Parts: sequence; structure tokens; C-alpha cells
Amino acid sequence: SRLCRGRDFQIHRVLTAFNSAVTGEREILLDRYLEGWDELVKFLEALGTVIGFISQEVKGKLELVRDLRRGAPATEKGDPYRTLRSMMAHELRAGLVDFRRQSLSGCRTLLRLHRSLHWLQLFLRAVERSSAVDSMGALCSVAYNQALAPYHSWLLRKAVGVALVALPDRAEFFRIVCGEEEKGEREREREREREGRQLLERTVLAITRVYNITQEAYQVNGMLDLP
Ligand code: 1PZ
Repeated sequence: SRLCRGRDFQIHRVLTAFNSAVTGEREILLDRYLEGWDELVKFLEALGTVIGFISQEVKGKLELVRDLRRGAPATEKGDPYRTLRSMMAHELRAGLVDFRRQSLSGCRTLLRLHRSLHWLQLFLRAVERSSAVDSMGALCSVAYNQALAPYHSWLLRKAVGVALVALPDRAEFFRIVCGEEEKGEREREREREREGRQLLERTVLAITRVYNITQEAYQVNGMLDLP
């Protein structure tokens, strides 16, 4: 749309991907889920080089799941990596899920992405409620401490703290979310922020729906703590 041509990143693609990831049977389509993440990676990349290690991490996880999908293509018996539930069933049946040690299963890999979506939900909700005085770095780290830090080592938590200090300011953030070329005018900035907020709201809803279904699937299979 006209509103949201931000560099390479387009938030409506995030919205579309996560909306179309959910089927009528409350299945999560992995291809759509990964596409949603591809777009989020573009957003991360637009934020600057300091948080480059974060987008590298996400890309690595996306690649791993896609490699697994390519390695176990559809047959007449089914398509193992078509949906989240089919992946879980396939990997459990094939003994690929290790409950005691780190492994390279799709289940444990996607769990990291899933926890990151939790971070993203918390962060975006905080952005929605925020005002001009709140710094993006602060909103990020509050969400980080709640959603991801409990799973990270001390060293990593420190590195993330350093990376978050280098985040761009609010105006730049909304420019990326809902980019326009012109800058500066107060009225225009406010208008852009309003439009950005509306799209953010719908995106948060789509992500929350995907998150909740995914959470339930991990819970049912006792896989919320996969190492
Ligand atoms: C908008 C600014 C973004 C701030 C993001 C908040 C901080 C995220 C910190 C991520 C650290 C990445 C370094 C590698 C961590 C991995 O050790 C862990 C566990 O994986 P394992 O080692 O078990 O294989 N990886 C993760 O926890 C995944 C973290 C990804 C974070 C992505 C957040 C961005 C979401 C999209 C934003 C648009």
C-alpha cells in the first residue's frame, strides 16, 4: 500500500504472512510462518549493523528449518514439514526430538523463534502504549527481560544490553515501519505515527494468534523446554 513502503521492509507482508499461516483447522503452515520471519529479518536489518548478530541468529534458525523441510519433501504418505503439528508428529516418530540434549530438530529450533515472537508481541504492545518520551531501547529491554533473557546466558544478556543501546530512535523506528521520504514536519510525523500504530495493532493480533496456537501445540507435546 501507499502508506507503508519502508525501504525493503513492509509491515503488511508480516501481517499477510502470519494471517495466512493459520488454517481453518488451526494448523500453522510452516512456509507462511517462515515468510513472516523473512520480513521481520528485513526489519532487523533496517535497524542497523550493531544488531546484525541478532538477524544472523534468526536467519540461521530459518535456514535450519528450511533445510529440514527440503530434506523431507512431500510423498504420497504426507508432507512432514507442511505444518507445525505435522513437523512435531514426524520428528517425534522419527526420534529426532532430543528432550535431554541440544539437537538440530525443527521442534527445538522453531521453539527459539516462537519465544522470539513472544518478545515481539510484548515489545509491540509496549510501543502501542508508549509515548514520545519512552526510548525504544528501554521498551526492547523490558520485553527482552521477560521473554528471552531467562533462556540466555549472562554473557549473551550483556551483549544484548549493549546492542539495544544502539537502536535508532522512535521517529526512525516509525519511518521504517511506515516509511515515507519526507521528514521533519511535525504534522507529518504525527500522521505517520498514527498510521503506523494501526498497522502495528493488526500485526500484533495476527502474531498473537499464531503464537497462541504454537504455544498450545508445544504444551500438548510437552516440548516447551526443549534444550
Ligand atoms: C527491535 C530490536 C531487536 C531487539 C531484539 C531483542 C533481543 C534479542 C536477543 C537475541 C540474541 C541472539 C543471539 C543468539 C542467541 C541464541 O543463543 C538463542 C538460543 O538459541 P540456541 O543457542 O539454543 O540455538 N537464540 C534465541 O533465543 C533466538 C533469539 C532471536 C531474537 C529475535 C528477536 C527479534 C524479533 C524480530 C524483531 C522484528
